[in-house]
Amino acid sequence: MAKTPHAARTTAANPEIAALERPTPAGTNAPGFGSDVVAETLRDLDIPYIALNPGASYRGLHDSLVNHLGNSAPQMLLCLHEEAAIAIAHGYAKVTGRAMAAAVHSNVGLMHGTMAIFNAWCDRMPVMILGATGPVDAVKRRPWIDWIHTARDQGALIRNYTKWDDQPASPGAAREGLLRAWWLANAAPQGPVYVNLDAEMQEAKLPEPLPPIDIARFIPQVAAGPDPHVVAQAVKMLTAAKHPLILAGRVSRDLSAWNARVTLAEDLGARVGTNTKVGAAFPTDHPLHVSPPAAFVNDELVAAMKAADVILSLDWVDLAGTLKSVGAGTAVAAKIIQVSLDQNLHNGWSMDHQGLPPVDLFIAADPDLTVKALVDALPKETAKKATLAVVGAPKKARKSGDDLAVEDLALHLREALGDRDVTLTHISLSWHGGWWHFRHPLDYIGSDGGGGVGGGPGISVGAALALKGSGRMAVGVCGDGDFLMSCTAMWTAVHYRIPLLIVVANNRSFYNDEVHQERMAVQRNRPVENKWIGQRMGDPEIDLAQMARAQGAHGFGPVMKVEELPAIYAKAIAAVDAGGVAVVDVRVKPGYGPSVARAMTRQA
Ligand SMILES: Cc1ncc(C[n+]2csc(CCOP(=O)(O)OP(=O)(O)O)c2C)c(N)n1
Ligand SMILES: [Mg+2]
Repeated sequence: MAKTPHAARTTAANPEIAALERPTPAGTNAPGFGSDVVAETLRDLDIPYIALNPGASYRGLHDSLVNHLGNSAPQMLLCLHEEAAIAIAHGYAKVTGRAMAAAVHSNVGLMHGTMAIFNAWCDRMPVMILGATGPVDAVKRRPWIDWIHTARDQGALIRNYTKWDDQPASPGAAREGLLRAWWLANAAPQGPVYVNLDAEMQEAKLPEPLPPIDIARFIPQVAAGPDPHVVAQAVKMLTAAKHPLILAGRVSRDLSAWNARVTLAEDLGARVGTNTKVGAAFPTDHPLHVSPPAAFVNDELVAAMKAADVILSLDWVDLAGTLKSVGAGTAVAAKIIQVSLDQNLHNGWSMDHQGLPPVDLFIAADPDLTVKALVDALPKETAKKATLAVVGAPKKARKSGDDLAVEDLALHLREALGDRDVTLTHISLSWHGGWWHFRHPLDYIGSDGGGGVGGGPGISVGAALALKGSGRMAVGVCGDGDFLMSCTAMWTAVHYRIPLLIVVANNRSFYNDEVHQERMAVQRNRPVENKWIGQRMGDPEIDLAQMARAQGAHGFGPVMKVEELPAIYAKAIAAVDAGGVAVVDVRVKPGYGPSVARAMTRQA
């Protein structure tokens, strides 16, 4: 990392995006204002993009980004809603493992962004959020508007679901605050951070240039590898086990870490469970993989946990709840090894830390580094090989039918995409893991994290941004409720030439909650047929393809019959291959598979 002022960069913006929205050059341009220091620090941190919705509270920074830095490194990505701006940064981090920036207007903009921040927090994804406040010095406030857009402790709005926040009072403090924020966001366990920039600090003239610093010394690598003694204990337990089970949870998108996980499982002869809350962690068609990944614990995983004598959890989301799923009053007999750093983030407000799991050996370290250490420490002569049968290919799509289901949507989509590399950037609640195999860490990047509906479109755009030019097609499958809550993220993708395919599983309902109303009605012996009221989006049905077209995307559908899918998918994929954004409205019949419905309404 260079000394300030910054010269070299390593994370270049995509060249096609970099050519867009070029400002008229502002001429010779020494840093002259507080916000110039902020902008330069973002550049020094090698942040390629800043997704934003504008606001007067950060007009100083906005000017610095455009006229001091020339809207490059970082480059602005205009978003139509703050929730989308944060979600885009979240999706970008899910692919790259690194934070980009998002900027939101004083209090009201931040308020719009809160759900997306919560999603990123629960997903343990880094996002560098910049906000602003009207002048902290009341004498400097413009009448009315600066007063309503100034709050005493804006960070309090999101402090319970960010790793750190700051409100620096000078350019020097802002530089330090940004460095600390960046460092904390990207250090494991990762998470969103917030730096609130006082409007007066931004707009004030710099009395003198800040002394240059060597940035790299302020954002040091944090070693998060395991203690060799604990690794040795784990190796002892795992090699002695007859039926070891690995629960592969929050791990990185790194291919060598993926390969090490496969080696570990094969050497131990361990079964491996994965889930769709987080990104792909193990090849789902590997003979050792337990069952199609699901968001909720399924029967096969329960059986594998019952059969296991040692369970190695690689930062599995909700280990306690998962272990409890074997049945009320039944304890899992297996010894538990938990590998996690997540405890460092737990606070008293958010219960997203889940229940406290019973643990026999705790490894407070990064799961990827721990797997590599375990592989290295395994006695090679005891290496076992997988003996189970290879899991078959997902079933073939049926050719016709008027009762189009999410399964038809998924199987035809996979067939239409053929052998190309695809990243599933989002899946609908109705998704079944058996429809689609994951064979690479980027085949699937996990869910929204916080269960905040409306995250899917923005996360997909951010992931597609990170994948642009990689040869992988970004494909997001969203529920109609999810899509409708934040479909204006499509405009940002179109505008910045970010290729993306969105397929909407359109059951014209917030159907998840129909399942819950059905449950209530059955429990109370009341009419189940009323479950759709307050849930269904009909009369009029919403034309999603038209909503896509209105934003410059290619809109397809509504697709009403199974036999229409191949031709429409082919057109949509061709549009994305040509660099466009395509949205396919697939009208699916309402309904979830029985195991999903059962798991969703499962009692404690
Ligand atoms: C912001 C937010 N609002 C409400 C909910 C409650 N909720 C959970 S799932 C769901 C329905 C989502 O609808 P859709 O995306 O169409 O998926 P479907 O259930 O129809 O498969 C709702 C409203 C939520 N999780 N998040
Ligand atoms: Mg729906």
